[in-house]
Amino acid sequence: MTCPLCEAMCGLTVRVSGNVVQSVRGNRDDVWSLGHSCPKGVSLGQLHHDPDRLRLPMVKRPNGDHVTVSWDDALAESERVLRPVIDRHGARALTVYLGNPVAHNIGLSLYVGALVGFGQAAGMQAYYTPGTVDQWPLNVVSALLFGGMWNGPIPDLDHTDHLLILGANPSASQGSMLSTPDVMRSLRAIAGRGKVVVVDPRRTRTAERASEWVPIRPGTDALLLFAILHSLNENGWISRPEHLRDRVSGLDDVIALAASFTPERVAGTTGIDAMTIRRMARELAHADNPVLYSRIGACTQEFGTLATWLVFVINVAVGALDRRGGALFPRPAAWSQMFMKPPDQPADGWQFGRYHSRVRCAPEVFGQFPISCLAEEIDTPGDGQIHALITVAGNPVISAPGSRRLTSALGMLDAMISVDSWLNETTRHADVILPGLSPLERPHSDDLYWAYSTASCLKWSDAVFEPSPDRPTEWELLLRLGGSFFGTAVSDVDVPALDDLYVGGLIATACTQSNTPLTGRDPARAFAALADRGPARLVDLGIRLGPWGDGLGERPDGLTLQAVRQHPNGLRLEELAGGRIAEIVTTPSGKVELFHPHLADDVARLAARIDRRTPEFLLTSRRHLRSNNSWLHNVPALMRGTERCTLLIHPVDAARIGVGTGELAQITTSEGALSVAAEVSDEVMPGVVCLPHGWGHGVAGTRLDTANAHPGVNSNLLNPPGLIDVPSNTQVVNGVPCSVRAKEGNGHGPEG
Ligand SMILES: Nc1nc2c(c(=O)[nH]1)N[C@H]1C(S)=C(S)[C@@H](COP(=O)(O)OP(=O)(O)OC[C@H]3O[C@@H](n4cnc5c(=O)[nH]c(N)nc54)[C@H](O)[C@@H]3O)O[C@H]1N2
Ligand SMILES: Nc1nc2c(c(=O)[nH]1)N[C@H]1C(S)=C(S)[C@@H](COP(=O)(O)OP(=O)(O)OC[C@H]3O[C@@H](n4cnc5c(=O)[nH]c(N)nc54)[C@H](O)[C@@H]3O)O[C@H]1N2
Ligand code: SF4
Ligand SMILES: [Mo]
Repeated sequence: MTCPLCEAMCGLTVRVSGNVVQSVRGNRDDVWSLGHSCPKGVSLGQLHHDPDRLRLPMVKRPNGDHVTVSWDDALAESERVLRPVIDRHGARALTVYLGNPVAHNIGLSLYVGALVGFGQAAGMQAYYTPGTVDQWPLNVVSALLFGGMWNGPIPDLDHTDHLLILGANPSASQGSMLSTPDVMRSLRAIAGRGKVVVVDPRRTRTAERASEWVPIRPGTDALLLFAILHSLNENGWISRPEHLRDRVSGLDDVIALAASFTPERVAGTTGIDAMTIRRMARELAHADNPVLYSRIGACTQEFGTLATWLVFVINVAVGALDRRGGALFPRPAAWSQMFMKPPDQPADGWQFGRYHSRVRCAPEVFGQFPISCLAEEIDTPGDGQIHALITVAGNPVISAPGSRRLTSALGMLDAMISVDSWLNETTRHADVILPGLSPLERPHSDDLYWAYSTASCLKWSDAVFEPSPDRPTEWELLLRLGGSFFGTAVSDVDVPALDDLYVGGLIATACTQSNTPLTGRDPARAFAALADRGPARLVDLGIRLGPWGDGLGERPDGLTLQAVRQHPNGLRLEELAGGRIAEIVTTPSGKVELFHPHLADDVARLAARIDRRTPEFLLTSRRHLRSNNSWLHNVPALMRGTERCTLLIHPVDAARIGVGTGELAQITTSEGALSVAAEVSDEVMPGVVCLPHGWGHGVAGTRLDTANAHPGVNSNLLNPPGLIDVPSNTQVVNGVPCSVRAKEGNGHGPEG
């Protein structure tokens, strides 16, 4: 099977005896991952057997306790709580929160579109995802520069000899918006033949294994990148290769914007001296195959959109875009509905801010407001107030900034339904919890991540265990909930009919929209070419519409899902290669449009940062190889070893405030204060402290025995809801101003 936990998509071999998992190991025969795995993947057996994982739905009793009920009762209770809200206020009073595991679960990833689409058709406005505390800057930049929000180049790890990484720690994350098996092996190889430079406020394991660590003051990457661009230009090092001629516009306009950002001017703010910045530019200019890659540390910060943008600009300026060893556009072997433009966007170009949130007046970006708006939209009375929430595989109480307000807001809802497999910090507020199947009880195939992967592969995994026949699948639950928005009772929704309606609608959209493999084709004939139902039908559609597919009968030798299933170790079809700009880019001009007012207009805000004093401390986030955001802390094998939820602080800072390792530090932001054990280490730069996100367990009313024994603190009690990277609506969780003091006395946990 393919591991569904992260973007590395490792093949695993699961040995079972009866209903029991004996072992899980990396599958050496997997054409993609060749045996690579990590501690999370090999713990899938424990996840599957976790006694706290819900096998039956739960409903909340008036006293607040959750009790297990039958599926019939759970669907009836869903109807009982949802219907009055829709009857009284319409679907406008309803919203949806889609969490990260949606993207790693084929039933959810292919059917959340039905939940959201039916919701919007019924009158729901914005919906919420962790996108705005994650990769939204990348989506904005990709849409504007390349034409599609999920179009973007990745570093050619196999051929680059100079990789500059900003704000990513693949040693923990295993790569993000960059899928490759065993990313650390690739980085070692690059360091061996050339250089890997890591720009990060923290000397992560990635930085430790790189050729050079460049500590940067959080939130200032855009200044560094402008100064690098400035330096490249000043020295006549801008590369204007033949292969990008007539394919890129706006480079000189961006270079002009860089004019005032000299290395000397940004040095104090970034914490990187001018000589180092000039050397970084020189090394990029003189490497044979340079490339830049940035990720979440360069997104969820004050200038995340500008930083992400400038990474692509410099990839063009050094001639790396679309060239072997540089930044290459992957060719996903299966087409995805995610590649279609949202139907409410104009045919040419992209529009943001088409409507605004009710309470804060935040502009929408791709139909979403910042995740932290959810709380105020629930707890602020008035026309358009949210009274009903459906969460799908999400734990926003832990993952969204402004968590305290969200926690109390969830208690004010008239209806909350969670499609989720644990009773946790978020779902404990739900009236009904509808659990999904375990990763070993459902088929798996990845929909999105092949668009960011270093090879074109197709993989499909059948379920390891047959689920008990009375268990509904998650995609069926989503259709039921979505169908109920139009008046049918949740339990009466005709799931097969709605599935046909949904798939038919998707196909019709793909036939009418430009730049899809179905553009101009007959929707009825396309629909009739498909068999099966549920996710398998949509995966079949994607494969058949992909570059190697049978085109729904047009190329009889081409692939179908049925053909792919003959290859349990996957099919490896093509390696990453250059020369794809012409087929990828769908901007109005057909060129990579490097300059855009939406981005350029934000440069003044960046320039003002130079004149602003840096606060005493800046708070950053981190991940750990053995965690997955908030939800793997209940797997005993992943919780061994020392406690991980500590506040990293530099020895000089620690001595100044008088706190030692293991002693409590009190950290305060504009949002609140927490006490947490300090871990004194020079792995963070002075003036920076670092807390992992995903903790804050031990809450009454949850059922997470192992996690609750290692509660940690919720860093999003500290991250202020109003701190936003403006052009993309992204929440700032890196570079948050704070103060830190030694804490008198004992007692972990939130205060005041
Ligand atoms: N401070 C700070 N905050 C952050 C971040 C940060 O770096 N710093 N990172 C942000 C990022 S990048 C992300 S993606 C978000 C994550 O934000 P969320 O997606 O809200 O949080 P997760 O912890 O991934 O929660 C996953 C939920 O899915 C449930 N679940 C797991 N498997 C399944 C399944 O198969 N089916 C169903 N139905 N449910 C399942 C779990 O029980 C859990 O409730 O956090 C964000 N928040
Ligand atoms: N094991 C594990 N794997 C995961 C996850 C997990 O929780 N655990 N989560 C998954 C998810 S949802 C995502 S989105 C990806 C994220 O994958 P990555 O983007 O690789 O995320 P992180 O490991 O958080 O690394 C971000 C780095 O940015 C640094 N940073 C913070 N602020 C700044 C800044 O201002 N500038 C610069 N240059 N760097 C900064 C941090 O110190 C950190 O080292 O990982 C995925 N994979
Ligand atoms: S790196 Fe680990 S969690 Fe990610 S896919 Fe591979 S085994 Fe799963
Ligand atoms: Mo994420």
